[in-house]
Amino acid sequence: MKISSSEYVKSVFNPADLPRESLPEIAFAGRSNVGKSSLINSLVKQRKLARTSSDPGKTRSIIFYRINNEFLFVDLPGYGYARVSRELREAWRPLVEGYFRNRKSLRAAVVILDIRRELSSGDRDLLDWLKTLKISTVIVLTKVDKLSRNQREKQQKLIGESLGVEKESLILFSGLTGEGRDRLWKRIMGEIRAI
Ligand SMILES: Nc1nc2c(ncn2[C@@H]2O[C@H](COP(=O)(O)OP(=O)(O)OP(=O)(O)O)[C@@H](O)[C@H]2O)c(=O)[nH]1
Ligand SMILES: [Mg+2]
Repeated sequence: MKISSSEYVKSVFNPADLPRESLPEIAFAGRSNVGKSSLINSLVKQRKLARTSSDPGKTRSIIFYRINNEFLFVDLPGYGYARVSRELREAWRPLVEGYFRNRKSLRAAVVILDIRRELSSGDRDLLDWLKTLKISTVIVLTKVDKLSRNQREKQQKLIGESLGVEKESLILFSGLTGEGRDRLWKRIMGEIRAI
């Protein structure tokens, strides 16, 4: 995928401040610290477009980026990290729910899971909820650079089984090495161009 431009648009802390719908959108969701912002940076090949941190709870607002003047990437705050304040945890739901509900320009949600971990209740809630809202989802297993070939295969199979999907549909990804980037772009562009 050729990236001619990627730019920050807006940061939203309150559902009432969501930007007017314009270009098609792809949202990136997942547990806190799973690597959502890193994945966006890796896709657009910029190290610092989205802010990343080893400290969970870095992305606290919904952040919109405009890519190639053609579509928007939407970086969502993460869920499920016990150490973030209660206030932050409670702000997450109305903000993210407010976004997912009735967002007609949303083409798909990329749900990011850590390949090393079992599904959390937050992951399941999110996936169930996207299904109920009939939002198309692309599931990515990230941080694959941390596992050997054998371990990856094992985890991909396990996670596929617990999700009840074909393991081949899960995209293996690493924000560190760029592995899986082309495959993920293909899926994303397929969603953007699907009518
Ligand atoms: N080894 C490895 N580390 C990664 C990868 N992706 C992200 N990380 C690291 O994981 C940490 C969290 O990354 P972020 O991209 O900030 O995660 P996030 O999901 O946006 O986190 P929040 O905004 O807090 O919800 C950082 O220390 C990243 O460097 C990956 O593919 N491989
Ligand atoms: Mg983030």
